[in-house]
Amino acid sequence: MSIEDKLYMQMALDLAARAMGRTSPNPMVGAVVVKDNRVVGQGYHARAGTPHAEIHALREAGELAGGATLYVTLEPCCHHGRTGPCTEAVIQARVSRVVVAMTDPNPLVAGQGIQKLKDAGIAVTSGVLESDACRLNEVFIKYITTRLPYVVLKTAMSMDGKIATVRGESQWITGTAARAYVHQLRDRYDAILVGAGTVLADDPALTTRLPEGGGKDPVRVVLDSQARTPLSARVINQHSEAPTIIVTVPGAPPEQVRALQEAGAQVLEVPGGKDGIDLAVLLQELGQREITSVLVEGGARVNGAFITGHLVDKVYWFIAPKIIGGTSAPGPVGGPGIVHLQDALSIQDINLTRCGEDICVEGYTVKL
Ligand code: AOF
Ligand code: ZN
Repeated sequence: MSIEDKLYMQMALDLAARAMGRTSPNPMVGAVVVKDNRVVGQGYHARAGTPHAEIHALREAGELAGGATLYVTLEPCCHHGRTGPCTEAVIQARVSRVVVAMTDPNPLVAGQGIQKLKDAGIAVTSGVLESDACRLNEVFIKYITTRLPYVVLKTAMSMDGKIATVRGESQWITGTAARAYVHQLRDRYDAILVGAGTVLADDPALTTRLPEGGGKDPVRVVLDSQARTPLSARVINQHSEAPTIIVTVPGAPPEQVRALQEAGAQVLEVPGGKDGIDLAVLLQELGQREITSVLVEGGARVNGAFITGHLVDKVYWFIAPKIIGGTSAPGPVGGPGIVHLQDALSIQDINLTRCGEDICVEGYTVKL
């Protein structure tokens, strides 16, 4: 793998990431056309239903694409979806070499795009900066292969592992930089999920407020088995471009359900599980609505249910340099917990970042 290949692929990955939070349910993809060591075309996929990255880059290159190398972060598609197959455009443009970072996990493509290019006599190199490409599209990889949303759990605790005082005061444990970062996460993921307890206690708006403005609001999902969310709650009456979904169980008070619907919320009835709502079924339902990722902003009970159900893929765990104390002050993960240490959930591929005074531990759950 040459230095040039890595350099141009890095450029394509940076282009792809420009559309972070904007391409769902499609992947982020970037492409660069290089001829005689010069970039003659570049582009990225801006949102679902619009042209793919390769098309933008090839259009910009025009005639110069003939005999050039195309760098693309995802294997070119060969199917007719919302747009036509990119392999045909690549072949027509007479590109002589294609370098891809990762094969497309979409079962409709899955290696067939690369095969089509090879069949047309184009040299193909794949696997350049593959792990970076996979990480960039970790949400897409899970969603397109399982139709389930990628679950990200975010929490903020003190150094002694508390998310509130003994009286329940929780605003704010972390500082402004960490709280601003959370808005970037809301901008990035499709949905945000909390329990009705959090709505009743804190009345969060769950919208995205970026310092520069222009963020995307996530779909707001409230676990509320008995439809207790008050009509005065911000999740109901604070304007958002995205809907609010109140998740109940069968038998929730019908007049409350109707009132929430009349106030503009969607009510999704999901079977009851061991402890409230069956979260595995809920995730399937959200996946069917093309919600590819969910940011769980918990409450101890909700976090506990997701952790116990082994439903979390990634965590953002903020730690504030404060000590709260109090035996009865809650920690981030409620529920019955575990008895044996060997059953603890392990987190791997840790990345530590400073966020103002706070620390953010980002990592991935180890699957059983
Ligand atoms: C993208 N952007 O730059 C590339 C994609 O519905 P369609 O027609 O847009 O096709 C979406 C599929 O195309 C997607 O799941 C992936 O497999 C493939 N490649 N998609 O949205 C792109 N290159
Ligand atoms: Zn395509």
